[in-house]
Amino acid sequence: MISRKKFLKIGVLSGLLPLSKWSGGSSISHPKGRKPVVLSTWNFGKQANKAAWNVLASNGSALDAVEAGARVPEGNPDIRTVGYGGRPDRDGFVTLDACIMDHNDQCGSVAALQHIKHPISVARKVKEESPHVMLVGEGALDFAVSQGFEKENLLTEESRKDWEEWKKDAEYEPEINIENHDTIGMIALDSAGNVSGACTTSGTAWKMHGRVGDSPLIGSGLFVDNEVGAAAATGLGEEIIRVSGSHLVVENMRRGDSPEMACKRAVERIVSKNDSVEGIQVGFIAVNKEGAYGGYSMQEGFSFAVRNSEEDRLIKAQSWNR
Ligand code: SD4
Repeated sequence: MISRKKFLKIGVLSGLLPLSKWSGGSSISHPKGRKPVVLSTWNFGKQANKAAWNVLASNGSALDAVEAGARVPEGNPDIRTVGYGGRPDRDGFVTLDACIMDHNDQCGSVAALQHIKHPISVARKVKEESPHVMLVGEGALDFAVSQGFEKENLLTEESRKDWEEWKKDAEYEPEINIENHDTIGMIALDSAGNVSGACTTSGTAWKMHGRVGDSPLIGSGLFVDNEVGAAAATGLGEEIIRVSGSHLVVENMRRGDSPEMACKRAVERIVSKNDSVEGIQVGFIAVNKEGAYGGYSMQEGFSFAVRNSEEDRLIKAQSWNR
């Protein structure tokens, strides 16, 4: 039997697939842009956007806006996929990944960071107070403490109970699935016309200790190019990394795609590399320099929040597998 992957490849080469399914055709509109604007992934993005909007509306920078926005879910223990209260790895450790990038191509990142509630702010310090782009594990923690961040226990009682429950049947198998996720990726265009972005997560629940996903990787979980715009990703990091997802979205926009089309083509790239998309959820959001924005996901169910002077809403993204 022909595999789905081969079918897709053959279909594209021979023009078998309808354009509307494969490339998006002309069904995707090009929304008019407006600045400032902020976008973030998932339902909790609305709350995060509010904090970012406070910065943007007073002519603050996109960089300050995305840091302020990303800190909201990081500090909320009821959000079990980002920061404090995030679900642990299979050994019970809460390990956090985050990155931030500004309009001058400056970036900072931390991965597998423990005990610090706001990894996005540590990532910003890496950008601004170290000669490096990325710090991981113990080194990232030492750096955070040296910068005045407080060491805390991030494993809440709820997340500990979930972990105990998971251990009963899991036989210590690390899990990769499409349920235990919800990274915040946030991108903004400020009134001066500059773009910046942030991405922060506790990663996939019950992962192997030391596993790092796409979220702290510049180019995968986040990418910003002030000539073009910005993009962020959520979902199964292993798939996003394989295609340098957010960089791909920005490059698609550079070649003329609308933000939504750019995201769609990045999803299609992942589709083309898999025999089956079952169990893979990936979502992208993007904004361009004009303030036009969009998002697209592999599976149904991905929403992103947008806020500008006209709108403050949650948008259900179009998806490839509907
Ligand atoms: C990861 N991309 O660690 C993250 C998880 C995620 O929505 O985004 N979930 O792979």
